[in-house]
Amino acid sequence: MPQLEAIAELDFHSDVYKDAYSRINAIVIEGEQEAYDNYIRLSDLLSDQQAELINLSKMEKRHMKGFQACGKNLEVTPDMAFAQEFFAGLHKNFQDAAAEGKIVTCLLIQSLIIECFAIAAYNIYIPVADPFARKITEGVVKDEYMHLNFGEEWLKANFAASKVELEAANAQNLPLVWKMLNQVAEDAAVLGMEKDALVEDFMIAYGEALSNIGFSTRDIMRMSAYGLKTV
Ligand code: PL3
Ligand code: FE2
Ligand code: FE2
Repeated sequence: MPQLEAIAELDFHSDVYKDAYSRINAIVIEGEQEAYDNYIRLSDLLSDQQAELINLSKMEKRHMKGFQACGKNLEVTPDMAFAQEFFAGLHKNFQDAAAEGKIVTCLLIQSLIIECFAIAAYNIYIPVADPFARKITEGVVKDEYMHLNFGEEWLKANFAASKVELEAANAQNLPLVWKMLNQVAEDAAVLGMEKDALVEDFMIAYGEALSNIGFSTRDIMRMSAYGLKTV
C-alpha cells in the first residue's frame, strides 16, 4: 500500500516537499492559465458557442487563482519558467492548429488531453494533499469533468467529419503526454502521487472520452496507448 505509506511520511513543510511543489504547483498554475487562453481562442473559432466557452474560460481563471493560493499557503514560489517549458509542445501544437482553423485538433488537445491529464492528476492528488489544497482541488476537479464533457459532446455531434483529424491529432499529441508524465513523475512521487496511478487514471478518462465520442474499443486501445511504448 504505497499510497498509505506515502501519506504517513508526507511533511508539507519539508524542503524536499516544497522543492517538488514549486514545480508541480507551477505546472498546474500554467496549465490552468493555458486552458483559460485556449477556451478564449476556441470561443472565437466556435462563435455559436461563444458564451459557453467564455464561461469555461472563467472557470479556468478561478482554478489558476486557487492553485496560486495553494502555493502561497505552503510558502512556495512556483517555478513558472519550468512550467512554460513543460507545456511548450502542447502549446505550440494548439497555436498552430488554431491558426489553421483546426477546431477538432484544438478540442482534442484542450478538452480531451489536457482535461483528462488534469482529472487524473487532481484525483490522485486529493487524498495526499494538504487540507487547504485538498479543498481547492476537490472543487476544481468537478469543473474539469464539465470541460471534458464539452469536448466530448461537440466531437460526438461531429464524429464522422472529425474522425480522421482526431486520429492525426491523437498521434501528434499523445506522445507529448507520456513525455510530460515522465518529466513530472519524480516530483509527483515526492507529493505521494505514483506514476503508474497517473498513467492508469489518464488512460481510463481518455479511453472513456473516446468511447463517448464514438470510437470503437479497437480504436480506443490503439489510440490511447499511442507513443506509450517509446517513453
Ligand atoms: C485544465 O483545466 C487544467 C490543466 C492542468 C494540467 C495539469 C497537469 C498536471 C500534471 C502534474 C501532476 C500533479 C498534480 C498535482 C496537483 C496540485
Ligand atoms: Fe481547470
Ligand atoms: Fe479545465
